[in-house]
Amino acid sequence: MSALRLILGDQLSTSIATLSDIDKQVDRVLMVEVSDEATYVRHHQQKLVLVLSAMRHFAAELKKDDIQVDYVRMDSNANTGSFSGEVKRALQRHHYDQLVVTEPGEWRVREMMQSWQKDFDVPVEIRDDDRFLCSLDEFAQWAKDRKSLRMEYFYRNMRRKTGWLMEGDKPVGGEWNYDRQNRKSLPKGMTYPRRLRFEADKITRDVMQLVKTRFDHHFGDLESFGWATTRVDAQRALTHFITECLPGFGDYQDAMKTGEDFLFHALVSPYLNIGLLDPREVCEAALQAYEDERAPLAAVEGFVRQVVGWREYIRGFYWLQMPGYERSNFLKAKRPLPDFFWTAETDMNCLRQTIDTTRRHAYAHHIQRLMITGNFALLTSLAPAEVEAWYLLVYVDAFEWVELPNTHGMALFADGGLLASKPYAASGAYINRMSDYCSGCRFSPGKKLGEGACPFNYLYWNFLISKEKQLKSNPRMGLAYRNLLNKSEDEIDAIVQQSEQFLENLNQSDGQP
Ligand code: DLZ
Ligand code: SF4
Repeated sequence: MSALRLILGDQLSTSIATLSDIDKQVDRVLMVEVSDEATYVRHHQQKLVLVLSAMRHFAAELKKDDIQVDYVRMDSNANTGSFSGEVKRALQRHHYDQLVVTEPGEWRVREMMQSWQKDFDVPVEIRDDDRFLCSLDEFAQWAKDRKSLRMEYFYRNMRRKTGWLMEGDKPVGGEWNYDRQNRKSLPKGMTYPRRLRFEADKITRDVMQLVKTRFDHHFGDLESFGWATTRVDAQRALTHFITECLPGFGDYQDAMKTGEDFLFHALVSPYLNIGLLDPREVCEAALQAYEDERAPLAAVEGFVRQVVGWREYIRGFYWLQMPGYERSNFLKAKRPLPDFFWTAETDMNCLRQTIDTTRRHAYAHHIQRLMITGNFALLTSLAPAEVEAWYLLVYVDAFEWVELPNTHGMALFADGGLLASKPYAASGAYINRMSDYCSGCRFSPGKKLGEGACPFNYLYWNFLISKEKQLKSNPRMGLAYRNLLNKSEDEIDAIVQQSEQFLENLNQSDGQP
């Protein structure tokens, strides 16, 4: 029995189920660089380089381990540009008795895989992706009969299941969640760790050339590329985070600072999401730092929660809600994406800084994504589908299973509260508290209305006013709506008028760059 074993660009783990029973004598691994995956949304140039370079490095490692690899390069003759086309060609190149794959991270690709059984003459086996700690069945079981699917309860189950940060059946330190300690602003004069970035080797430089030649019109700069493209370097990046950054990660994980693109953030999500790192090893490294008293409990708990709580929860939630999750539009948002999401050319400094970071690194941290671009998209009713395509293509760690719930549910509240209990709407005061952006801005965060007022201020109230029908009955919005009652009619008129003027003047984009 010989098998063709397909490995996708976000399945670069030697422990992947596809390879578990490989027979090196007769089986072959298939890896394909296909233009469809680069262009179904026009991914950031750095994301293309990361995925393709990591694929080439991974194939080289498999070959070193005497595994036969059928590797199709993007520019090879007769490349059909699609997964289906390339699997078909591979099945014609050699005889196989079966095709083995692991379930993908996207509904679109799963549907494609499911069609292969009827399209090809060999049996197709789609295996569960057991690199996650919670299987899809287990998640569905947890979710069954629950009125609301809040992450916190899922997370507690995962803590119990793994035994991480547990003393018997109690959480270490007495609390499950130390988030309240994790919202400090950055003190003056603070120094920041120098982040480990990686030099491009020959393989990466070749891929950069390919991307420059074929995908130069895609969003993003290539010059500052510094991502790890091998497991060994990804492990070095993890160790660097644990030793240099984790101790400061908790306190300052919501803070933003001009010129500090990474602060204390882990920068391991791209590696987790393409398979170079395993979520277990990442958590265990953080837990070890806690054991050794190299990092405080709040930082370690906050980090572990992101990986074993939020990340696993989001993945279970995506598959539970698909297909069709993306179709809801609770707040009836339909404004096209403004041009500055592509150019960063806006006078609103917080947006300019966040989008500029995104362009230079294909990265921004979660508060920039949620409370700057996400908050703006929410308050200005940008069309969910356009915002979602933007997040999916600009971020190096974005694959649909993780991007869609985070954008559609968390940032845009487009699902009406299936994921989040309330919309994450905030005025300029929050951004001013958590960043230094406002001091470099033409607008003033303290000014509510009129010339020079921070647009987030009036847009926040305008959002509450215009979405009253959908949001007023939400218990977590009670305080906000009570505060709205304190505003005079004149003030409300002025808020609506200035917001409408702002929205009319928003430079609209015709889609992608
Ligand atoms: C993101 C991406 C890109 C840009 N290119 C490829 C590719 O050429 N070959 C491949 O196997 N995978 C690629 N990927 C990752 C896929 O888009 C990803 O596996 C699916 O979206 C399923 O999650
Ligand atoms: Fe952003 Fe308003 Fe601050 Fe300017 S003043 S940086 S627009 S929050």
